[in-house]
Amino acid sequence: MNRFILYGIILFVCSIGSCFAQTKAPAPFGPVPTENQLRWQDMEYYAFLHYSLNTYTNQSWGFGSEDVKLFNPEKADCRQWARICKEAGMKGIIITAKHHCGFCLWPSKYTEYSVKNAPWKNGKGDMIREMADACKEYGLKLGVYLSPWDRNSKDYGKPEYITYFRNQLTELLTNYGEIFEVWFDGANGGDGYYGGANETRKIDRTTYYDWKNTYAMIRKLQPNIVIWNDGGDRGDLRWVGTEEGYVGETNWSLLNATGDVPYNMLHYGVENGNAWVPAEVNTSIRPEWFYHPNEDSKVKTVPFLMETYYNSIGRNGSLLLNFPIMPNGLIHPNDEKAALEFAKTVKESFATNLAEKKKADASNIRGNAKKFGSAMAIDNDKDTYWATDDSIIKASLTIDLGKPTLFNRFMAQEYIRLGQRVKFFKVEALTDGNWKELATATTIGYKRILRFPSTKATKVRFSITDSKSCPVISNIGIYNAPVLLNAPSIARNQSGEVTITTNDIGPIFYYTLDGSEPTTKSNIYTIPFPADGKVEVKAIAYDPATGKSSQAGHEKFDISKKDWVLVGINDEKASKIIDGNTSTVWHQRGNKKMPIDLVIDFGKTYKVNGFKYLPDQNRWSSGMITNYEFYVSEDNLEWKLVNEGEFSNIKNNPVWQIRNFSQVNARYIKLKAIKNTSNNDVAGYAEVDVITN
Ligand code: FUL
Repeated sequence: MNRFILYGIILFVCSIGSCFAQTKAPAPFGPVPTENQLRWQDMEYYAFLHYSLNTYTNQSWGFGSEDVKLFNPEKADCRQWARICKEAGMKGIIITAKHHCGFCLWPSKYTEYSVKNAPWKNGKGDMIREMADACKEYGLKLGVYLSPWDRNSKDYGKPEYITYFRNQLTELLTNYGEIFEVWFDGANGGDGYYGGANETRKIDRTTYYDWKNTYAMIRKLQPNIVIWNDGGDRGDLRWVGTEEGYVGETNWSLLNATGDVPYNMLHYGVENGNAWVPAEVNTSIRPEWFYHPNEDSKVKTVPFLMETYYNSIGRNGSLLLNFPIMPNGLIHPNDEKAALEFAKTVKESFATNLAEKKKADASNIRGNAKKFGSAMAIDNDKDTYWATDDSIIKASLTIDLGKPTLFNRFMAQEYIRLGQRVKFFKVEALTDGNWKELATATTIGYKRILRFPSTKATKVRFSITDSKSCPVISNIGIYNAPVLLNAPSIARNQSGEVTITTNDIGPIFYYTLDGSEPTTKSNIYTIPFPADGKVEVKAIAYDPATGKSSQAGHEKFDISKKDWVLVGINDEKASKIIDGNTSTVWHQRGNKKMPIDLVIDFGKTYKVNGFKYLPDQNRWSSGMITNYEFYVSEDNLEWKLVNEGEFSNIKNNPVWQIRNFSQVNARYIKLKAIKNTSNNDVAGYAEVDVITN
């Protein structure tokens, strides 16, 4: 036989062979998720519920000495909580079974500091039982937050506390059915009641809990669970380094299995990490985690919540959105309304996948096998995927929309069972015969959603420009989401001039000054206007092109600051503290020690019953005050201490700190900074204000 024919036959057989050989699925690349992590990731969106004794003391953290007699919700209704979460599109609920104060929402055998000694249901109640039953009724998964830090326990900080901690963990993981996630908060150690010792206790949260054996116990009791742990041992999930509702645009579901995890690793993951530790974005529907009456008007708007959605679920994370439970035991109507409108907007935004089952051409298909073809990325089946040959790490897929189509969102998902691969990609649109770049981005992971101005195009090209291994894309979506107008921001400067602004381009603002809801018949905003003294401003943004309005922005301004003077400070930049601009900040330094005093002279005497402190919004700034004393005076000589304590959790959640006290006469106020988050001698202030109503 002619040797060339022989070569041809050999080549043909090899090509067939290689074809069949290539049609094997790609091998997993790098760390991959466990089945538990995959089940958790598929949930995408679930609720946090914060409820404890400090619900009744208007604190962020309880000290551990709060009286259990405070716990007597007359309308506690776990079914209301579960109904709202279900209707909001959430897949589960994680409840603070025990927060830092140590009060247990279940009748734990191991402490008296629980519902069994509370007036609620005459001590016969079990809130975790009721939560578990309600979750079952509404088809929601149940998770538990068990604070490793216990400011009530006399044994916290001693070896015997670990037995107590594990006993409570066993109660929660044994008696209430399947638990999908256990949450070990990273705030751990500090001052507390500790059985009456009233002292400061510190522990090493990486070693004190013997996490290796604690995890083994957890997984034995709950084989399907995922463990969230901030600062302890590596859990199954990681914090994202902020509570403000976003993870990094680049977000690898990978960490190093050992060693420190600084902010940038929490926030962006580690591209070549050797452990699969995906990101959970936790944030509250209000500024704070627990219920505070003054936040009823501060519930996050739908546009803000949509930003959170894109910055969490849209960036390869999950979204754990918190509802604070009110003292009466219910979720506030404002929170319910916001959550349901948020769910409706998400549903509208992704109702129609314009790419589904359209014609799609790929630059490379693994083994030219249909089962790895481009159609597998738009078949709405997350278990099929488009894959390229092993040698191909750059590839593109062009979707033919059939006719000029309007869209403003692009979504992609990797088949993460085989690992996370894509490092860079871009999205282009074919309009009027030309390819126009719409967006570029880095990681994809479980899910990435890109936003861009509404575009009309006949084709969309998704190009992976770099990846760690051959790309494996399970799903692509193209959507035309409704354009949302952000609620306007309302600010007032020291001279009493109000400005109304927004990040959107072009809307018209309408506002009211009497607390009524603004309409297009209200005052139209053209330039900053004077509105000094106590006034309530509400404003909407209106888009004449669509006839749509935003939700109302809302600010209640207190007494005029026009005559306020910062006493004893000769730095003119200090006026940033009272300029009404939350993004300006001024720092005061002690001479190598605390406390540091800030004294303000109102110029005349007012009846004051509270104060507000907004820390430097830069999370890395030193000078965020944690412990403080607050004084008033009528003559700057004789001072009266009217409030003191801690701005708990201020580092992770640097929102307005609001404290109320009995009404007193004051011409002067003094905020004494006792301690800050950096344990140095700096006090930083974005704004300081008083409450007189
Ligand atoms: C933080 C806590 O200190 C807050 O109170 C809240 O529970 C938040 C979810 O975690 O570390």
